[in-house]
Amino acid sequence: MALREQLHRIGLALVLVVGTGTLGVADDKGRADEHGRVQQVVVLDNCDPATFNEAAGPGTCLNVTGPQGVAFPAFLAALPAGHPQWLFYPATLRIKRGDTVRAVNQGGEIHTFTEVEEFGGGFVPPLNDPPNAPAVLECADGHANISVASTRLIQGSSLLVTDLPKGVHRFECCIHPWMRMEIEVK
Ligand SMILES: [Cu+2]
Repeated sequence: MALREQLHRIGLALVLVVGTGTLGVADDKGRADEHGRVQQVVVLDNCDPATFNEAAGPGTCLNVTGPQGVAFPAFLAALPAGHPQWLFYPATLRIKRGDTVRAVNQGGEIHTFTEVEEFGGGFVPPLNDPPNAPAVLECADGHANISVASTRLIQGSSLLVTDLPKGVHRFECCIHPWMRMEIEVK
């Protein structure tokens, strides 16, 4: 996607959020005034706070999972394919032109919800498949890249994706690149 188009989309999202203050609140039929439906994507992980924060630093994992959490060694053992409890749900979504997608981070870690031309590596080389594979263009350079910085989801936060053109759009977490989904716009 062209940078200009991305900036345009980010600008639109900001205008809608700041300008109307209502977009994120759908009515009981799932409608948002004048902007179609709001469809939700849940961003999930199951990190175990004790082992993740010890290995990767305080605040890495803010989950309250208790004993069902995935311990850091088990997370590492699932690489390079990646642990299946780190995911976007649903994996595919069909929406209509004008609908808004809201991605909500209900996991314990920071994620990104980044549109990519093709799925591929993220900006944390050991988490790629194969390990150390190059990051895709949209994920390269991590938070220094506007397409990453503008799609970052800290714990408990959400992101609105508006104005998606017709066609199939791919979204990936630039930190955990096996977290992927497709949105088809009719
Ligand atoms: Cu992630």
